Amino acid sequence: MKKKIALLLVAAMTVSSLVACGGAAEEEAPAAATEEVEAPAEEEAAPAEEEAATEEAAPAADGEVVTVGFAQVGHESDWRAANTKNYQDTFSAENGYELSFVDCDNDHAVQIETVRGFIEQELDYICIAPIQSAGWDTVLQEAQDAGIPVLIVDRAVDAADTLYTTALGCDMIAEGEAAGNWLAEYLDGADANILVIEGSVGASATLGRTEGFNNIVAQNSNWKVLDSQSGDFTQAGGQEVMESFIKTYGAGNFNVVVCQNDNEAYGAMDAMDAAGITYGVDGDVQIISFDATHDGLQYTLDGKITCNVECNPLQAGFAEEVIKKLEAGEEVDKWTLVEDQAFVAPGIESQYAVTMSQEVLDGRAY
Ligand code: GYE
Repeated sequence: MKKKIALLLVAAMTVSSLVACGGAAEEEAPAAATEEVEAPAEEEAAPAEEEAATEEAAPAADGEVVTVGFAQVGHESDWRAANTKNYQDTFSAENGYELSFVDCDNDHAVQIETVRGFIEQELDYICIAPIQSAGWDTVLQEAQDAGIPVLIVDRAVDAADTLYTTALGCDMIAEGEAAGNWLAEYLDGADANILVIEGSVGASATLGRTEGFNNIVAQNSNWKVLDSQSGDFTQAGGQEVMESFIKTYGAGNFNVVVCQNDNEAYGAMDAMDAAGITYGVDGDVQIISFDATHDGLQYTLDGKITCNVECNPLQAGFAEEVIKKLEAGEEVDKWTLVEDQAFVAPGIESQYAVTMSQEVLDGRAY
């Protein structure tokens, strides 16, 4: 039944919905947030009552179980754990779903085969958090031929957007630029010798954060990126790369370390502790991190991570919203942006970031 709906469905091509996020509260109210900026005429003509009708057509209410496959990246980080839990909580049996969850352990080939398995099982919907952005055309075409709507979630794919139903996630280039803009403001003309611990090779989160940060590096002639290596988004990877950076460049020769997620930052801090290198607002090295998970923000509040750029893992509500619309035969946006913000250590004022406080930390559920 759902497949027919999917085949008939014409996704709205251009209008992006802008979804404010940044905490648990937004997870609970994706629909309301989406309405803020979505194609106004339609939304205005469809107030409370029609929303309610959509709710009634929702999976749990019509008594029919909706089957959803989720090909998840793996379990590399705290961000990922929060994202997985969020999908499992949202697409629960209680809510009318049967979720086939597969942890693809950061292996692209496994992820492709997982999606093929979902197609074979004729699941109603397929969510993919792509490990890497390249190499998706064939299997996406197979899903389309089978009439199964595909949601590309969290990370992006290179494939043409006609090959999937919708995509949602954070703007990784904007995150990288936010980090760079904050650094320029903070350094106020001072030199920067920068080491970058990248995320997993070929992931859109890595490519985007690198590109965005490099856009700002290019504007600052006294900044130098000494090196940029993958730490695979893991704590162990972050530590290993930082140890090798310390060996190669030596203490005192770098003053900024950019870690493309919080777990890598923990590893980098361990490596600098072992080498007697001081970091943080009172130290010799400023650490920039991404994700802004609870522990990452604790380090930011403690002044150890100077700037932490958020990426909200609580995205399942947005995916469910899309699925509910598809179930109701409605059009969906091609792209939903999950917004994020940056945080800086206490004592720093920034036009690009929120100054950390205990209150902000207490509001962070993941
Ligand atoms: O930053 C990292 C995770 O794709 C945005 O993947 C996500 C990234 C996140 O492993 O912690």
